[in-house]
Amino acid sequence: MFDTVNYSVDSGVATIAMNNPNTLNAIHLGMHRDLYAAFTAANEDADVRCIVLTGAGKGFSSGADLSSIRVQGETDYGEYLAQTYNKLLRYMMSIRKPIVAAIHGVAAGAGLSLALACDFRLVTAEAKLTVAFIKIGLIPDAGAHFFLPRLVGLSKALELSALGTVIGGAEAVSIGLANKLLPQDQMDAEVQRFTQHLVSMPTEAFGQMKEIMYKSMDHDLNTVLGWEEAGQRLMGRTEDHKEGVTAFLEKRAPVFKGC
Ligand code: T3D
Repeated sequence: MFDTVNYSVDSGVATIAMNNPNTLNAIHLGMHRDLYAAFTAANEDADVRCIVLTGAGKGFSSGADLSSIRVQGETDYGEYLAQTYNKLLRYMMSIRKPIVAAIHGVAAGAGLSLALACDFRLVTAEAKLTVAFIKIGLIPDAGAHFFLPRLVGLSKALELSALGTVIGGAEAVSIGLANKLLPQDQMDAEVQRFTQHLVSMPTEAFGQMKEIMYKSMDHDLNTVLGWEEAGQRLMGRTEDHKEGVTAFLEKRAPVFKGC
């Protein structure tokens, strides 16, 4: 379906796997196009209620493809970012379905940034996460300045970004960068268990809370209370709300349809 990402849908979960394994899934222009198209396909497919972003082979992603950067040239990184990473990031943030990063190897530079923009991060102990940019004289991009301090706090975010330290999966979980540590040999089964749980939940409510929670980070309490009033008004009219209450009263497990 796409040249540089593998795309599949199974049991309500769309899996998008960056596929440039010889470079640990370094991201080039073609992959940007395919990632955007794959996220669009997953977002527009009504049967999809959860999206997984991962990498083929040994890594998640090593970030921007350094072999395509012309160090003597006139590359305008600002313009490149606007057309590629930032377009993708904005689109990912607009998706009202949970997005899970499954990280089993290297997540570096903008590869890590993409993982930070996902709603959840599942890692193995063998994962190697590094902000990396400073090692080639750049600042973090693709939203890392926004997400990293919000996840790990300002002090740790500056440390990881300024030193380019490589951390493993266990440390990533301990500092709040990742949600869950998974055994490498059970990665697929555990990702499936996690994503099936998300698929079984009220997807409409997830989308509403995702929007409000991210926006709440730079707004005051009164504003957020107003969004909660409006959001809960909508949720109160959903099929899943009716099903949740009915199932509770009938003392059975709810079957949510995501609407
Ligand atoms: O606008 C713009 O595009 C600028 C924006 C930039 C955003 C960014 O993402 S900047 C950060 C870019 N990424 C990096 O600086 C990371 C570079 N890679 C590394 O530091 C290391 O490869 C890792 C720490 C990620 C992993 O180390 P290790 O020892 O596990 O693997 P390796 O042997 O270094 O890499 C394996 C192969 O992948 C190797 O190729 P080879 O020798 O087997 O032919 C290596 O050259 C290649 N590779 C790794 N990262 C990249 C890459 N090739 C192209 N681009 C890469 N980013």
